Amino acid sequence: MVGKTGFYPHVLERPPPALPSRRVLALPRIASGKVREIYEIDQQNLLFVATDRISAYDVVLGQTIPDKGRVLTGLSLHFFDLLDTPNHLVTNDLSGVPGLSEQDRRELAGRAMVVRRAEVVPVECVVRGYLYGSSWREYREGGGPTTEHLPSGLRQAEKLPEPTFTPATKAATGHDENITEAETREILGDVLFNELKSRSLAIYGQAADYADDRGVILADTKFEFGHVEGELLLIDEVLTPDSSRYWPADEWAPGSTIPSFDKQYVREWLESQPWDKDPPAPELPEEIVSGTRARYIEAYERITGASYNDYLDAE
Ligand code: Q0Z
Repeated sequence: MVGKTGFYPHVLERPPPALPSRRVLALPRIASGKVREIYEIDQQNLLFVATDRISAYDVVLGQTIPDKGRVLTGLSLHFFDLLDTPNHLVTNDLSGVPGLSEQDRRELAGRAMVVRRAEVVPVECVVRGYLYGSSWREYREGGGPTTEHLPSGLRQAEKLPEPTFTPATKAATGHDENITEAETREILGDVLFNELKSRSLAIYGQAADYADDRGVILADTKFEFGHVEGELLLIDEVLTPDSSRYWPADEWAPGSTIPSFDKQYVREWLESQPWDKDPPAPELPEEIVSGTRARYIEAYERITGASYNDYLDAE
């Protein structure tokens, strides 16, 4: 649609306008997350939109990162294509979506997907290949739901003997809460539990091997599933930096914290500010915004092996 010499000759130096936060389309909005929105197209189909909002330390920042939503959508599309697992994607071609203005279509290009409306399974399917984040905290403090099957003596960021399925639920606070295998079986029943566990571990294994070949560690990731006409589909965003912890392989060493690919830059700057992590966050300087944007684009290119400019051109 947009040629190489068309609207984006300036991809790294002069970003296109970021999607303004929470712009209201003519479509009814049925869900709004910290950084994503879902609109209703019809009974069967939803419009899944990744905005350019960014959160850090659980706070949505006041500034957007131009192209972040497109990078995340591009990564989801890449993995839907790569993984041989049934998923909710219908199309990324928005020409058949009614009720959008020309401006909507321009702003949504590359950041929105038409997806099948599913009955969402009420458990987040987390798979961990490395001991980090909330799981490391549980482990260090004597164990918790995610450490049930782990040997003793592991260090922070250590590779686990094998990847583990460590489900979580959305607690009332909006925070994810890790739950035990027994609690998960209680919620899902044994049949669905077993199916989600084997699907999740298989997808993680495929994606982690793929990332490994590109010099990237997929430390952990979170999948969501839903039912459509009796079939269990992978839904939501998949294997994006927002749903996954990606590390550059050459920056990994067990026994310490590992800088994350995408948000480290923002986190380090925020840490340098006198800020107690209560909203609002301090305003990001322009160079932190542009540096973070460059890191998202680098993550896209490193993980997919494709050029981000080509992704925009194809939209
Ligand atoms: C996903 C979420 C939010 C973005 C609902 N295919 C589907 N069918 C039915 N529901 C969903 C999906 Cl993906 C669904 N979420 C999580 C919330 C923004 C994603 F506010 N919620």
